Amino acid sequence: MPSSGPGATATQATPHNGPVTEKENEQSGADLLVESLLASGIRTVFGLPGVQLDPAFDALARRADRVRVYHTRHEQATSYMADGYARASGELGCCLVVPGPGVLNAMSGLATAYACSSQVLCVAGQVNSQHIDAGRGVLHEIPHQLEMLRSVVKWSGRASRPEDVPVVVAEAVRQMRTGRPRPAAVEVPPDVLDATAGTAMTAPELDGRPPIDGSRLEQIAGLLHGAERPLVMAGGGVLQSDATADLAELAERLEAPVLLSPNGKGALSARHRLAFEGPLAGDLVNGADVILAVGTRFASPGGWRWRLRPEQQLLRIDADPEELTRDVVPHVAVEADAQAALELLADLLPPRPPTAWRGLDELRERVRAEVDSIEPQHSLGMAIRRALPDDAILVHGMTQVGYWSRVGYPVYEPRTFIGSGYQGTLGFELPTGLGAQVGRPDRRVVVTVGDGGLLFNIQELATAVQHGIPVTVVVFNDNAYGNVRRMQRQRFGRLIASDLRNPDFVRLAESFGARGARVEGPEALEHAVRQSLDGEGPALIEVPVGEMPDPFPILMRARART
Ligand SMILES: Cc1ncc(C[n+]2csc(CCOP(=O)(O)OP(=O)(O)O)c2C)c(N)n1
Ligand SMILES: [Mg+2]
Repeated sequence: MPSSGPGATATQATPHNGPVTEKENEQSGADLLVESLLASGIRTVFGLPGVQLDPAFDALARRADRVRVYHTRHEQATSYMADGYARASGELGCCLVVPGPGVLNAMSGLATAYACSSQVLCVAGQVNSQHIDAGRGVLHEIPHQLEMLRSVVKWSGRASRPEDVPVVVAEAVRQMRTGRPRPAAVEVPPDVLDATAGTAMTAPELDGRPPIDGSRLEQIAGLLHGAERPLVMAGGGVLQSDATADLAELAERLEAPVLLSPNGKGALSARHRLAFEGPLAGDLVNGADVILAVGTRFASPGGWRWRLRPEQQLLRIDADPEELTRDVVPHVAVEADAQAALELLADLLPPRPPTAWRGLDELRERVRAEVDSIEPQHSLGMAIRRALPDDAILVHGMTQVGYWSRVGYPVYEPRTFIGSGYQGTLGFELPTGLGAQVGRPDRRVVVTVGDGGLLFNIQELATAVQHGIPVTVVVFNDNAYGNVRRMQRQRFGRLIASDLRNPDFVRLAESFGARGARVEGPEALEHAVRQSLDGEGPALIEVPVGEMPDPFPILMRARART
């Protein structure tokens, strides 16, 4: 029985295209699965095998010439790697996990992909069809697995017969590739992987986008044209739809500052005179009379929606119709892919007189000074930036320097700044970086992580060494869940469960077969990162640090101003 995610229609399996007479024309469900992945452009699978997936892995082995399998040490890493791969490359990520505990392990990665609008297909095993949800206690059985998956994906479906497999995979891919990109899940029980059927491949229907409402776009163009101080706000949706050139074009035509959300960093180069971010974002939002928000939740640094004065006009473009009106109802809302809408919009804008914005350069200087004052996070973060080429990818972790990076680290190219979004999933750092590196072997990938976050998934250093994935991991070691410890001290005046006794990180890295180094201070860090990029294979750089000052009062200040 195929099943669907929230708001999605259930997929119906197509009947045979005529009777199948020749047994040799038949394919197993497992072969159909692999062929369906290939037909969707998936050439890379992050997976961890187990009995219910044996036929699927066997089929992958037979197509080893077309699909590369990266096996990990924990299913958490399969979904994180698929997410990093998808966000760095713009291609579909794919993870393959056994049912029950395997699916549960992969869910934090799927939740992160959901939060970051990332295209990850989870292929989940199941127990045999007759045992599903029957409560018999067969291996890996958990009730309502599909419903559970549905809470972290846009759409999920089950193939109940081998001939369903291409249909369900095609629908999952259509869901990921149209509208708001988000993860999807496909469940295939082992008896379905083993059974055979003669069936044709189903190509995903990718033209299902709603047509753009031209009159609303014209309204937006008119309001932007008449604005004294237009502001463009850009989020991850601009990156996901590869609309960065269109964004720059629009901003330059309008001479409008562009406020980048942390997920939108890289949508306009940090070197662009119109690119803004950071704690003084509230000044831009307060100062604007017309605001165009594209591919963004319209959230302030604290995660709350910006509050506007009645005379300010909000215009929104988003691929997700629910996002368009959530919490704040805009003056004009256009449901559209950011790239398609921005391209049309730039053409609708006649040349305009200069805007009334003044002092933008001074504002940028003030932003920089504020963010640069967060030390030692700023010096350590900038040491990494200096060591890296413009197009290097930074996976910024749930650690003190990582928080600073959300507004302080200059990003010059699209898809080069990857975080865990509103999910804040500690432990995503290393596996996400590995996936990003697999997705972009031509780029250098650096991961920043705390000593706490690193040990969530340290076992994946083995994956990095085994598969030759040359990431650089910078671990800031304060022997603590530092963020928690600081909060405990500030709020309760006592400590619990936040001190950490760590292994020797350098020797640990070396025992995996990776390179290890320990350095102190920004200069030594810059040097060590440069050196790591010159060498072979993965490298870990430990940076012993003390307790760092709370960056959040500055990072969150925009909220208080609105
Ligand atoms: C999966 C998950 N579990 C728990 C948390 C809560 N949490 C947020 S920050 C943090 C401490 C992180 O410690 P570390 O990685 O060493 O970074 P530091 O703050 O010390 O730089 C914890 C436990 C979380 N964000 N995600
Ligand atoms: Mg720490």
